[in-house]
Amino acid sequence: MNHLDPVRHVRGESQYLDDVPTQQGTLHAAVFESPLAHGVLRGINLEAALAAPGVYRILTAEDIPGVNQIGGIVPDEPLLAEGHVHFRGQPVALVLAQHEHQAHAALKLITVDIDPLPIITDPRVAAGLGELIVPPRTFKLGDSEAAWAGCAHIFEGVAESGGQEHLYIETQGAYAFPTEMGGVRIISSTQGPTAVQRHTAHVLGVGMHQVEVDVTRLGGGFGGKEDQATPWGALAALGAFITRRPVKLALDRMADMRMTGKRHPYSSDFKIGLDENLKIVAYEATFFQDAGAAADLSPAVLERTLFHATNAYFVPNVTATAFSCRTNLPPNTAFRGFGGPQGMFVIEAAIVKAAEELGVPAAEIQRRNLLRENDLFSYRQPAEMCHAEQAWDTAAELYDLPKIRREVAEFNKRNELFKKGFAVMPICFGISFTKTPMNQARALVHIYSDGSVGISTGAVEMGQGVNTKIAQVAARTLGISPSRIKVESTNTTRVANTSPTAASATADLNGKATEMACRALRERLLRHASTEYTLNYEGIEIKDEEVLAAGIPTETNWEKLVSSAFWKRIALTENAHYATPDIHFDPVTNQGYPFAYHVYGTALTTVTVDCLRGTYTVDAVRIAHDFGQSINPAVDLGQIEGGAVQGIGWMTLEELSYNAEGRLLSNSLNSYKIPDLYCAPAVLDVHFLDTPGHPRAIMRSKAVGEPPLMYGIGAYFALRDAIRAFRPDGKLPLSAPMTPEKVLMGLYPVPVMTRPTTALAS
Ligand code: MTE
Ligand code: LUZ
Ligand code: MOS
Repeated sequence: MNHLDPVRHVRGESQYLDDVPTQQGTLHAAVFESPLAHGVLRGINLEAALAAPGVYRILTAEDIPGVNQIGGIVPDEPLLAEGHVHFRGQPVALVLAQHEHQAHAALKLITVDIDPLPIITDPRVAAGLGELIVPPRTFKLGDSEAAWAGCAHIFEGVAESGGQEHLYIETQGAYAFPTEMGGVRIISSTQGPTAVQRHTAHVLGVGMHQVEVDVTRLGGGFGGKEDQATPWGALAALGAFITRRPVKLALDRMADMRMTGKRHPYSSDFKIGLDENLKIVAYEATFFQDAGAAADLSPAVLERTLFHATNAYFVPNVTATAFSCRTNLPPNTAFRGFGGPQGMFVIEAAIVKAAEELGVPAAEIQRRNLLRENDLFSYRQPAEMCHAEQAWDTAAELYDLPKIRREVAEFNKRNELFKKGFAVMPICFGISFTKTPMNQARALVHIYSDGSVGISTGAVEMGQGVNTKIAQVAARTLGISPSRIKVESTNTTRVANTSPTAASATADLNGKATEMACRALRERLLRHASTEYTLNYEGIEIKDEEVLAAGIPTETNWEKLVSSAFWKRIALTENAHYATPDIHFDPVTNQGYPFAYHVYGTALTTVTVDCLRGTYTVDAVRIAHDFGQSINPAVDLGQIEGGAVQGIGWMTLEELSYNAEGRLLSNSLNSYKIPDLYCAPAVLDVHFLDTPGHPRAIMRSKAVGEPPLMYGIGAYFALRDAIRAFRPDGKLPLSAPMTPEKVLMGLYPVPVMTRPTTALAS
């Protein structure tokens, strides 16, 4: 089955927030942002702006009828600044005007009185000052301290990875409408409709039942709208609630880049110990996460870093500690992989460092330490149905790893100014929200009397194809054509208390609920058909053998069956609830069985570096991936390709830069580069591993959204490999992204900037 949306997308027919027809009387909103990264907010001067053409009203924290708080995990984030400002771009006031341009013009007339306070932009500095969002966490297995004595080789180092701008094509926004009895209806570009609903209700001081949130689809989210769509929904709703007029708020690209959080940059220390046979005996890592100015999802992201600190390897003695550090940057947030990639980068860096020092290929160490069946993760869940070795060996054989290696070596022998590099990147990613209670979902399925079907779930379509998968699940379960099925918008009044569309688990959770609802409906229809030997209502005739012979309702008898059931007063609506079985996790002992299952895979990456210019190409990424029994290979392939390229962008081109004042310098697309068609690998092969899938995955089709991003880490180490082919004695910092500038500095013996953001800041 094709993805449901692309034809409409390319015709421009898909409806995004900005395509919703503007209602008469709509006010357009623009957000006044803090011009300073830290300080005491003494006053806001609105007179001039209020007198500007078209300005209807300007709202500040004082106008909030409920609670000025939108913090999720920690209540540390006001909707509108009050008392203090904590980052540049923090919302301070909301201008409501007749036209959008008038709202934006009025922003320039607002001034604020702020007594500046010291600005922190470095997580290690924050940790040194005790500026932590939550107490540090440690995951521990075995005894690394005692294990060092038994190691033949021990290496230590520092590894740093940068942030990443989500750059969803559709920027953040919301359109809110007043409803009768003092409620609001919000059309929101959010991955978490319930989060928008809950926080808006809190801000307005009303019950959640007074706030309806509706989402048709997003022009991309990538985690950036898991938590951070909330302020814009709540602000638009605040405007609508107070003025009783519709209020539309959409950020322009630069405002979105300035004001919203990104992937967390990390600075980490590692220590790795190996035995004579290159088996990893012990591993210690300390992670300093740059959380930005408020908690947002940082504690959960931090936790996932710890879950994935040993990637796809078995390490018998591991101690991983993580600090969530408060800086004066916009609060960082979920981004595809959710801290996992940051943790995995560090152990890969440790392995590469060990390999370089020992003069062995990194792949030797990697391969020897891959997870095997029933190996324990640090959190005590065993690796079950583990495909780490299968993925590696299949990739190595299928793509001829020895030949790739030979070709790289031969090329490097023949060429002075161009060098090739190569890296293997195995991945292992746990599927489930690590906060166990979030792993629940519901589906509401209506069969209409004409046999057409409407499905509502908590899943948000953001390009990943979840609606297509849900339609497939329903079609397969009911035994009808997907053309009869419509997956409705995601609406809080139809499906309540939803988890965000995140953690790659959306198709599993909402798909399972859909499957349960459809199965119940099918069974009811079958029972009806078998009890009524022959039905005859208004000329409809149906025989049960016809139905039962097919085993399931079929296309040919479906309409008759539904219609006859309706006339027999049989319920054609079903609501089902699914909660992932078996999972549990204790955040005090950091032990349990948090994941429904793990996803495995391996990527082989080759690159070519122009050693005169520092520029490079990613020549080939060849992947063997564990999809289980893919329900939709075309959609899943798209996820692998997009995820891998997004990961390559994070690891190579995409470089966020803040100055010492906490101002984002890389604030537009001419200073922040994401991979385009020219940067994408010329070869991107994906092999579907022959694996059984998992019973806790929807129809044994494993979650696919986030894991492929981590294949991009291979590009970083392949580039490092190429640089070392040019300059074997070079001491290269382990610092991502590997931009062409950094490649150039690595190629030639010049002082190397290990941390561009700090260097700029000082
Ligand atoms: N694919 C597209 N096209 N657009 C997106 O925004 N988000 C990613 C991934 N793939 C995203 C995407 C992220 S961060 C997640 S968590 C998953 O999709 C969420 O959807 P799923 O749970 O249905 O996989
Ligand atoms: N969001 C969340 C996530 O709240 N918990 C998670 O474990 C998670 N994992 C990946 C992406 N988003
Ligand atoms: Mo994805 S980071 O879970 O939205």
